[in-house]
Amino acid sequence: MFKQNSSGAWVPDFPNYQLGEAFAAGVWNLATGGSRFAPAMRPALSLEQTLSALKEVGCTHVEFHDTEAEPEDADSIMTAVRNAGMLVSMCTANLFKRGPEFANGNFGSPVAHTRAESVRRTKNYIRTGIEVFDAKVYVYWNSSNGFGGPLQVNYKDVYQMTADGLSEVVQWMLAEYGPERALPIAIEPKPNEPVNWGVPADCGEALAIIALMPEEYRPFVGVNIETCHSHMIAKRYAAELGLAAAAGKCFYCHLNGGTGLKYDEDIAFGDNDFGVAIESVYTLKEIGYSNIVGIDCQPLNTDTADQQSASVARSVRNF
Ligand code: GLT
Ligand code: MN
Repeated sequence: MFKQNSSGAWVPDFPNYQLGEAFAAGVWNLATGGSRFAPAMRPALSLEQTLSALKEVGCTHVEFHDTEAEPEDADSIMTAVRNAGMLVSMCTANLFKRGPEFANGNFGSPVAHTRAESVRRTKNYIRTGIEVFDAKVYVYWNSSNGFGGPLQVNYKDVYQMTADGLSEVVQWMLAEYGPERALPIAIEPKPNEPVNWGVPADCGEALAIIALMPEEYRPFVGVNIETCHSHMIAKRYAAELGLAAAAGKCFYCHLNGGTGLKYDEDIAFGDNDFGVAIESVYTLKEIGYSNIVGIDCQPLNTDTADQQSASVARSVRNF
């Protein structure tokens, strides 16, 4: 899904929506709740129920992990998506809840086998994204990539190896599909959680990692900046969008919110700080963002069974 611009450079050929016309949310955004400190609040929904709830609250598109939509089931899942009158915007390999070997990094892990497995799983789901889902973007969320404490990793290697893993994926993707069918890859940075120091931590670090890749692969990788992740590291979300756009790398966005310098609260976009929402939409407009708008929020702890999609609904409405 890339085309050549007038100077011959490969640029993503994203859908051309008006802002407010196309919204996506992850199937994980409707969830039972529950954590180390809270009971599960809601029954799990079937895929069909999830899709129809997302559609009802204004989503045109849906997002999947390879754990919720395994490659082997992708055909039947795609049938359900079509039956619901929806499309797939993004897909992403789950590199965080895969067992102990992924607890200490993925592309940048000090363990060679984990790095190789991360590359393999990523290629595998990009294949599904291209061949089955007709996805518009592939997201690499850093998740466990980074470090937990002092001197756990070689700080030079962790950045370079992350870039190398992405380069290996792009090299394979171009050989397999060519630039015209290649799926744009968007790095979603997060400063901490599940690791104490995530790599890349923010938009600037994600862009730095892209700059560490061989020049021929860089056009195929951009960023997916999420509101709450930016605020967790005291960045201004709209400014992070601006930085991504200045570099020509604002491939996707994940809108949500939080209530301060805390953890990844994933509350509805605009619920806590309507000013942030206004500035974010204004900035998306200003940078000419035309791809699908991703919403990545969770139900509130107290939401009941029939309120599973209420956070996504408010996000769309606030937008
Ligand atoms: C997880 C994370 C999100 C990412 C998702 C993609 S999973 O919910 O908090 O920000 O976008 O892996
Ligand atoms: Mn996200």
